[in-house]
Amino acid sequence: MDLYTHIEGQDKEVFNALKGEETREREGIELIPSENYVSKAVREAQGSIFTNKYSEGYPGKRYYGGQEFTDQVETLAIERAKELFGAKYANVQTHSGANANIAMYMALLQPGDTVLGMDLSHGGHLTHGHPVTYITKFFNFVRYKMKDVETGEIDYDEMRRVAIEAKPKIVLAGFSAYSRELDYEKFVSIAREVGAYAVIDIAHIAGLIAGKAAKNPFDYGFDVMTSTTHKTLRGPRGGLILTRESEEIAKKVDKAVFPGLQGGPLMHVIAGKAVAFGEALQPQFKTYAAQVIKNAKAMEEVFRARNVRMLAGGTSNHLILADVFGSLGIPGKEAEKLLDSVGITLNKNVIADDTRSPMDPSGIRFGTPAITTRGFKEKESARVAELMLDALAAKDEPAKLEAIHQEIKDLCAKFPIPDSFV
Ligand code: DSN
Repeated sequence: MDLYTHIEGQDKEVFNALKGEETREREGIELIPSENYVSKAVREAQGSIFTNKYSEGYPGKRYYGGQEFTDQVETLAIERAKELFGAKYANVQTHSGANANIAMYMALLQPGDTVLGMDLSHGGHLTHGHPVTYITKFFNFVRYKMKDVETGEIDYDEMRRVAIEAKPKIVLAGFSAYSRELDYEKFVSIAREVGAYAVIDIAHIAGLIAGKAAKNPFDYGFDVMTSTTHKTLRGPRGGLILTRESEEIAKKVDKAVFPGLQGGPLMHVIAGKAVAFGEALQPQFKTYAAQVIKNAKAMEEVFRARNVRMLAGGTSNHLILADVFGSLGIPGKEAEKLLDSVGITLNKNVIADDTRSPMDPSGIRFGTPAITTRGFKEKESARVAELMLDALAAKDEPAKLEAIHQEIKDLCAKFPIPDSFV
């Protein structure tokens, strides 16, 4: 267990919350596909004295003095991010993926301009233009969807028709709840045809791209990639904006992040990003990224064998969306709660053309980044999928649920969360 000597001595309430979370993470199976476990090296950087420092500006161009070490660490993060993704420019300062997307809009658009992005209910993200977000007061969003929710194929013909009609300035690829690869050539060709920037939000699959287990959108001509750093990429919580080759775009991005949107960068988090990017550059990260997908496929096979409908027919990445209401008569919210009670954490999720409400949807979303970090291979991943479905089938049988919970705890004890990946 971790030591929090100073917190323990001075603040029992926070200490108790920390210990509680530690036990929850150690003894439970984390299947939320946007979460992961970072190394102790990343946590040391994130908990470091860099939190004391104000560093508005960029390396070599700061507003305050005392920047020799902040410059070093931010430059390391930038150079490593560029190498990982084959980008000419990287901005590592955004505090989150949402901020990265907002800064990207501010860099590339004028108020009133249009963005063509994926519909939330078909896998897109709130920041891709959902009406509840403030960005929709400043920019206009039009959408594309899947043509066939059983295969996941995007309706590229309709997307092109909408692009020609709406003349977006950005064609935005990327998702937070979609389990197939996108046809990058089609996105870029539609963007070029209508004179738009081709941008992709790779937050979910950044680690798969960095680990060469998924295609790199820059190889297909995307102009900009936005991301988080804490999902499959296994870094500290934060954002990232990568520009393939245009210095003009990169300059606009830097200005939009600071001073456009944010103030002082979180230099302790940037130090954590530098450490995590260094880890992702190691050869073993490729093995990790490939295993994430193999494990998701192993879970997919169990769901298919037990006749549970998966959106897009299954997965080609790290996540699965399952229609538990349609297949088992259990709403996503109830499934989330029941699985939580046996030590499996995942999230309820709206599915395409859902007949239920977003707060009480039909689906669940789960994935393999965290269990793969723990060392699970196909065998353990398939077993987790079996246990999930066994638990849902035994929802009114406390003794069976207790036995499942015990097996989950035993599995977690056998595969402790590692401290280091290098
Ligand atoms: N909250 C993230 C996710 O779970 O996908 C996206 O913002």
